[in-house]
Amino acid sequence: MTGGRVDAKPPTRVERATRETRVSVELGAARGIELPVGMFSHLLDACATTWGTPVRVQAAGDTEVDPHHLVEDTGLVLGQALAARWPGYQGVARYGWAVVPMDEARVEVAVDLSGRAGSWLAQIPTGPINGLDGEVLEEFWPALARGGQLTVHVEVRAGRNRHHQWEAAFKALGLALRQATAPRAGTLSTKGVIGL
Ligand SMILES: [Mn+2]
Repeated sequence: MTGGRVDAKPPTRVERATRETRVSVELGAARGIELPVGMFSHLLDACATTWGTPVRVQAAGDTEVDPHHLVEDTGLVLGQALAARWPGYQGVARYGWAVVPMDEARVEVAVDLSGRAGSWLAQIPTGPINGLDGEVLEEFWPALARGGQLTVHVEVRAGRNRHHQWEAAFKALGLALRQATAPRAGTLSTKGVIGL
């Protein structure tokens, strides 16, 4: 995917600080992932690449305990940034989906900017990649859904290599968000409003 998506909106920045983590996500300005978990940085960068919207993530926290808090809170704040940049998810396509292959792996992600939090994951790998457990990466998705009040499905359909599988998932998320956040006149809803 070449180039970032340019729109007229000013950058959207959301910050969150707790005793466990400090996370800042900015959409629509510069691109860069700065956090101390190499594989997770790599995955977020893969997502930003296919999304096209400039994504900047700066995050730090108690990774000496477990990267769990950092991964979860980054998902949460990324979701909050989505909801802040497209309030009420009005004027966007709302739905997005992608199936991404990466060598032997193939992963499907579907997103609905629904105003309701929900995440469903199927066949995801739970084993470690360079010390980062899949069960930690699993926490990213419900947190994203909660922060963004959105629905996300992830299904790993094929593959053996966990690096390939997770990277395909994050690339598919980027492509799905690229579609879902594309401008559209009005609100795509049978009831006329997105939310509960
Ligand atoms: Mn890779």
